[in-house]
Amino acid sequence: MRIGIIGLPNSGKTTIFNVLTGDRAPTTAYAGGAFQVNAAVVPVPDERVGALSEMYQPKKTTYARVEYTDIAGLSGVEAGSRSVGLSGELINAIANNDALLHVVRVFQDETVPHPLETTDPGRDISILDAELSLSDLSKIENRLERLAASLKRGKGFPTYEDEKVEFELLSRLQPHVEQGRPLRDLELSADEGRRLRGFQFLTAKPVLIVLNLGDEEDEPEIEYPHRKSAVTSIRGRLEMDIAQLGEAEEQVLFMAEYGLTELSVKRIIRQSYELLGRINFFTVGDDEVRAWEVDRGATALECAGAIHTDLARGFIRAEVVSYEDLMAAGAYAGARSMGKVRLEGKEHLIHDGDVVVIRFNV
Ligand SMILES: Nc1nc2c(ncn2[C@@H]2O[C@H](COP(=O)(O)OP(=O)(O)O)[C@@H](O)[C@H]2O)c(=O)[nH]1
Ligand SMILES: [Mg+2]
Repeated sequence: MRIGIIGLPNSGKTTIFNVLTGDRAPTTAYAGGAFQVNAAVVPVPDERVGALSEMYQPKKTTYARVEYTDIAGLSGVEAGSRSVGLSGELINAIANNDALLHVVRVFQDETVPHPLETTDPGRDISILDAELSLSDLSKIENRLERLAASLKRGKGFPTYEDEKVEFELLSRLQPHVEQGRPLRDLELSADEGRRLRGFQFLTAKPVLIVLNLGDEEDEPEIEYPHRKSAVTSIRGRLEMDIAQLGEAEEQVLFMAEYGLTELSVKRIIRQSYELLGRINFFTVGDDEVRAWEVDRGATALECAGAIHTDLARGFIRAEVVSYEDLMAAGAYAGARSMGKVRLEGKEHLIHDGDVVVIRFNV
């Protein structure tokens, strides 16, 4: 899963990227608007994987993973009242993600210039959202223009019906986006979703808004009433400094000094991951305990395919036990004797937290 970190210059994107990934990418108050990306992959914290690993003592434990990309390139000009549009490379870098983490500056610091001079989280969120909407709108307009030209070839043309459906769908989206409403607010049918996938619309992506607080500021009240969206906060620079201390004892002392009982890293990685609404199932054994990521509503056969195509091809049955039942029983054999391990067919829906053993024959 890929998550793109976006935000105005000096909002703290790179700082928060470092917090989330444990990286040490340089942060600066004078980056300007140059296009630049940092990327790193991190495991998604999941205590269930840890507990299963305790139970099985496997040679290897594999968590789900998320790749964070810190995307810089919005210049101060775009951040002003007059939009000049995002560059193509910036749009592509943002489009290339499954979800977005939008960093918003709340901290006050005169030594760190704000592109609009004052700190105003609500305004900054709207500015960036407007840029994303404009990018989507121009994609829609370009495509509508092409489709209109192509539809002129008339009903007899083989692609006519298909293009007409697409034309009507995009015509429906256009006024919505023009009003600055994000596409993720729209309820779409599976077919519509499929037709739109290739466009990689920026406002269709789930968003976690991360309010970057200074050392002292309280979290401001931010209304962000959209679907597939959530708001959270972090003391960005403080947590980066703590993370980079290295020594656990030093970290604890430093945290105590600022009244922090725990770091937000794990919570934010988990929240950004959960926004996508995917689920995890687990495979267990002496060799490996592993979390797998599939879409909600995945069948046993699809889960088998996520592990290996051979398992889908030779699928016979899936043994399924919920994480809770397995933990309560204390061991797989115990869960089985209590009747908690069910034998399921190809079409059975797998739930978040299911422990799955695929029986197959190739
Ligand atoms: N005072 C203060 N400064 C911060 C905080 N977070 C980031 N900064 C500073 O703001 C500047 C820009 O941060 P950076 O992460 O590079 O922002 P980016 O341009 O969005 O990537 C750097 O000098 C950071 O040290 C914070 O919570 N408080
Ligand atoms: Mg940066």
